[in-house]
Amino acid sequence: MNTSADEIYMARALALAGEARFWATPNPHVGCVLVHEGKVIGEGFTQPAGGNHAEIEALEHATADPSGATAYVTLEPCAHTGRTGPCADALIDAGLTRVVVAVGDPYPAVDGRGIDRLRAAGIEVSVGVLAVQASDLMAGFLMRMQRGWGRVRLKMAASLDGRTAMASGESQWITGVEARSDVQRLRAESCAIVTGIGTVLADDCALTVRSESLSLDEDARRRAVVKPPLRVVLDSAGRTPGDARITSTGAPTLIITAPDVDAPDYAGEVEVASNATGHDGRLDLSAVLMQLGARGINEVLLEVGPTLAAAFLKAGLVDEVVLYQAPKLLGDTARPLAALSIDRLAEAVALEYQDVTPVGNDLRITARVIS
Ligand code: AOF
Ligand code: ZN
Repeated sequence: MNTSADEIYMARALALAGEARFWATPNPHVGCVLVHEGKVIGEGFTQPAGGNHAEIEALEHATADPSGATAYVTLEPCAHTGRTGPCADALIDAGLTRVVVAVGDPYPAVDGRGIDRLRAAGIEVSVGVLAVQASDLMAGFLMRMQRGWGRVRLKMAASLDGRTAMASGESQWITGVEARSDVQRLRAESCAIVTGIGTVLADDCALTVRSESLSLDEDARRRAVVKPPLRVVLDSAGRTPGDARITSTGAPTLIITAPDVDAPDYAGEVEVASNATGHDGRLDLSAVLMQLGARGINEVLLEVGPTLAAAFLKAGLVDEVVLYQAPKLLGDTARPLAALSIDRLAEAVALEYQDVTPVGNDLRITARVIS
């Protein structure tokens, strides 16, 4: 199939949207390109919450009068006044004559009103250009709008024979330095990193983003640390030590306990909240995800030990697995998902490979859960 001009400009808008993925949260990351007579005259992407939306950035950076131009936007322009004014009005006021949108915005205050408003002003609107790619890029935000919580990714590391020498954690990695740096990127792209009290007690992990380990260009590296992901500890009994590294300053931390649990006082940016537990006294994982969704968390990264990993998988709460596979054979050591305890093939968690990329000497395998 031929790539149309619309697809070429939308692909550019998607690339710009990607630039905002580290810091737009809780907003979706959106990109916008203004094209006039076959020339790009403005580009922009979403700024941190409270700052400009993508369309306003593109208009403010326009190098020529945008009247008569076409705007390519990866998400329907907003029609509401939130932290900023409505982008649909700004596009109308700037005299644009055509707006090409990849996907509609399901946010209740928008939800078609942006497109309606543009059309009512006589602007030609085309919807659906590179919609699949845009939906994929904004999957976390779209999922949160649809079901109340964002995309859930489970990070794992294993040997070629599917073994792991340790529970989890960053200190005892079996993969190489490039894979570790890739995990830093994954963290920076996430809105929350969830771990369990077992991992905190065993590894004393900090779960921060170290900008110097990110293999990104200077600008992206700067954006990647503007909004450090929320560190979340699932700690039903409130056992996180007062001096645990995960409570250190530099990034916010949320400790989730069972109801009526006394937790110690913490020095850093730490909040303790409770949530419901099941009959086994363990936190209700779907309630936890809803709790994070209510806080505007679009992208959840699970960096958990084998018990919690299996629990999230068994509850059908994992959308994607990101497995770093090291070219090592470990033989008879721990199986990372032993706690899945599956007896029959029919009970297996079925996945679909999305991507396999060499990262240093390791492989990064991304697979979507389909059952
Ligand atoms: C756009 N362009 O670049 C983005 C949009 O509270 P506010 O004002 O920041 O608005 C938040 C909502 O705006 C957000 O939930 C989503 O529906 C939309 N995001 N809209 O026109 C953008 N990031
Ligand atoms: Zn807007």
